[in-house]
Amino acid sequence: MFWNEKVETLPEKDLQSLQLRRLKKTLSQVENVEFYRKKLKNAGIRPRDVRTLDDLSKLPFTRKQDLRDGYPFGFFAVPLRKVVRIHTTSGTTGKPTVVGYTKKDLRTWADLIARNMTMVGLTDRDIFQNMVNYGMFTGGLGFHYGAELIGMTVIPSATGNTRRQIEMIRDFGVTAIHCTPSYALHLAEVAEEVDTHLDSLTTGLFGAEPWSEPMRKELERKLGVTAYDSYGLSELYGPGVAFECPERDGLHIWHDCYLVEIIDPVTGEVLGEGERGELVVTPLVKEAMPLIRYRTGDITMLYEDDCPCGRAKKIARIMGRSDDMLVIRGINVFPSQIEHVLLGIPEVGNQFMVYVDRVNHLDEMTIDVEINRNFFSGELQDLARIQKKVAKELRDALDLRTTVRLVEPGSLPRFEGKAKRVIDRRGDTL
Ligand code: DLL
Repeated sequence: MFWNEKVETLPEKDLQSLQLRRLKKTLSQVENVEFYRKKLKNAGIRPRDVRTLDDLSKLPFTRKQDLRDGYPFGFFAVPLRKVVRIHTTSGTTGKPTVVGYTKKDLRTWADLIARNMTMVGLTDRDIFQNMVNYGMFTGGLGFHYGAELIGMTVIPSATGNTRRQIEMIRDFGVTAIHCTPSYALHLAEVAEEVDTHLDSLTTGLFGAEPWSEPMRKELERKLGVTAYDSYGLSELYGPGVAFECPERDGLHIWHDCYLVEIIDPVTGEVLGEGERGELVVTPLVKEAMPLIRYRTGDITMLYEDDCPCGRAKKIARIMGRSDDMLVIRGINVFPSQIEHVLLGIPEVGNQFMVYVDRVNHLDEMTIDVEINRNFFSGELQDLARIQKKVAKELRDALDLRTTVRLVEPGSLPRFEGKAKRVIDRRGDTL
């Protein structure tokens, strides 16, 4: 199913000429931003020097820190009276990153969301419960207006009060839900606790944080949905940048709106298809806040193969952020790898917390995971067996020795939005 079949399946040649036209326009827009005027001048590049798409690699990168330095409105390329909405992303430290939208930006964004939702088969007959934060986070209003554009019946339930969320799903006959995968897991748990079957559900749209293939299976089994991965970031409007099609093998990124590169995060060198690295995006249709070669920090790769659905090249599921990657005794570990291992072990639950410490100058990783009572005899011996099993499977997968602590079911924190599963305490002991 297509929202805009012509654009979604543009032949490569037409797509490239559209991209080049839009890139040139973007370059003329960024002339209104002092940061870019200076940056391009220092690099000795005049916008008219960009004649082909290959010239993109000559342009300088934009980093999240640059946007922070421009706080609040330093990256707006239009007068403030043309900006009709502002969102922010909460940084872990300091000021948030501010993003702005013109009326046209909001229309384009809703249109992209409509493409994604239509791609997975949702129509004006669906009832959609949007269980994410409706404030400064882009996930709430972003999905809301896309779903309304399609004509879906939208329930802006936002976050919190999980029992009430479950009641609404049941009473209103909700067919599609949107939330973070970690919240979906919590929803499933509470539905089990209150013994409610969410029979009307068919579709789950999950994103805003990394999640794994075993997590998809778990959510599909527990909620009775087909689960789709949804990727985006506030700097590129928000959700809607890339989304899975019914193949559910990689995400279609909308190449008419986003020019995609994958780079080596350390050297900045552009990598080829099939090579894993950091996603760098030049948005092509943003009006209020155009960006050049924005370093997302997200680790993925471009697929080499075409998709049977007829849409353009996909990116792989996001593995994690380059800045979420833990380096433990020289070995790179992403929290999503830990999730992957734990979900394959029935004796433990699917919530976990990772603690990293430095003990006698050595990195030590401790993983707390809940025991699953259905697979636990209650004997002390059995506890030791499970602990050994988890540690072994983690060692095989990560090539790393870890300490595993088994904790009571329900004792680890649950999350309404993005999960925070890693506490790195190495800085405290240095
Ligand atoms: O998380 C936008 C969004 C809302 C996407 C709802 C999907 C659904 P930010 O808060 O700016 O925006 O966070 C963006 O979240 O750079 C990734 O690191 C991470 N992220 C987003 N989607 C995924 C995903 C929204 N599907 C940051 N898989 C991004 C893995 C994701 N990571």
